[in-house]
Amino acid sequence: MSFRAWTAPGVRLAFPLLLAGLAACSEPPPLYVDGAYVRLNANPQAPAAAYFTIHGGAEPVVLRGITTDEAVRVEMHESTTEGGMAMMKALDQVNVPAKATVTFEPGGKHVMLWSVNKAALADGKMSFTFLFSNGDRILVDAVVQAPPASAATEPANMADHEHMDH
Ligand SMILES: [Cu+2]
Repeated sequence: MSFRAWTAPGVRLAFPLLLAGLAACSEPPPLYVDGAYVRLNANPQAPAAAYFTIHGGAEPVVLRGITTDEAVRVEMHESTTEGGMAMMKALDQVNVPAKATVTFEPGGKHVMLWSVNKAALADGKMSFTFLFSNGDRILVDAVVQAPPASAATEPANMADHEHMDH
């Protein structure tokens, strides 16, 4: 009965068409990293540790390394318990299966950081670059957390980290 009544159905139609178009072009799930944080050591002379979760994409990849301009030395480690003894070993690379998550967390895989620079501490964040075997270089910001209130929350880890320093 009016111009308005005639155009309204057309406007409604536009949305389903647009969404269908986006879905058809959508990429496979991407490789990404989230939940990154740095935990400072209760002993300021000892290294800090970084934790995060890697979300695998459509294809399996290998994490070849992690770099930052804000620490003197960066290494990937894994904490394990062998014969009741807490130990740490260095990891050259970490496999990230397709569509799986790989978590770096206290008591497991972690990134050890020596001599985090004071500007990063003052900012409360650090920037990392993750290097993957498929050529992806993913930039990740991590929140810098204060050390645990009591070293007793993680006795094995803390003792290990301090040993590594000497
Ligand atoms: Cu370590």
